[in-house]
Amino acid sequence: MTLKVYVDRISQPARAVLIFCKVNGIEFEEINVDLVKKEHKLPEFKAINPFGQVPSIADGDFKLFESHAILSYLACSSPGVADHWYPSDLQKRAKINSVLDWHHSNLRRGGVGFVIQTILGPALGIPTSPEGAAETEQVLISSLSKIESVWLNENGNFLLGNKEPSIADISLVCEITEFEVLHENDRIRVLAPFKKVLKWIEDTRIATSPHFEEVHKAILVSKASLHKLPVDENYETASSIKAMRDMDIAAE
Ligand SMILES: N[C@@H](CCC(=O)N[C@@H](CS)C(=O)NCC(=O)O)C(=O)O
Repeated sequence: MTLKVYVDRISQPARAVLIFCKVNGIEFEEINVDLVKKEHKLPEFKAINPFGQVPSIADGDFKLFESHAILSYLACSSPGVADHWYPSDLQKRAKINSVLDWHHSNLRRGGVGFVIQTILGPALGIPTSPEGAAETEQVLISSLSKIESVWLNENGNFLLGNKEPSIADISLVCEITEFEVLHENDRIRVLAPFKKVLKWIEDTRIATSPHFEEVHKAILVSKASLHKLPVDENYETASSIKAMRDMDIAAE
């Protein structure tokens, strides 16, 4: 029975799961759960995930939610997934789990909060405040600084000094690419100081190309809609995060 992957491509963890499946040639059926239309609140979706969130999967009768659990399950259960994505060596695997656990209470907390406080909240009528924006920005900047100084503080292009990407790289990078939707001044202020982070995002894009760009078209569509701009669906040319990296290379 084909693996069913329930996603909305506007969701960071959903994009991470999709990119992982596509890069690894995992056979699956993508089922769109439109968050804007509130399809995640429907009883038929809650039968898959009682918390009503994407991503979720159904592998036959087996249902699973939480992107990190999904990524590690698929890395172990799908034939042909290269070891570097989720190493069988228990200590290497434990290190990847430690990045993933850290992510949810640091980078994701700051990132989601900041996006809501600055752009999404006002667009969706969610209450925001200058204090909320300042607090989430502080969590976000502190998280980016930890990625730069701790998780990327070794030789190797990827987290933990790895020479090839793991599920943690995809998960964390997909969180940061959400900042594409921010106001330009906010995006530059929070991201530009972190040169290693910008390079690592680009290295992860290249390592997972062309699936990374294809799945990220959705973020460019969201950005166009939030900022009332024309849609440019080409991540390679329209991504301002990539443009920041390119400017850094030119300045080096
Ligand atoms: N910790 C979860 C987070 C999932 C999550 O927050 N999904 C969001 C989209 S990014 C969602 O479905 N939100 C709808 C809602 O919570 O009502 C994971 O990693 O999968």
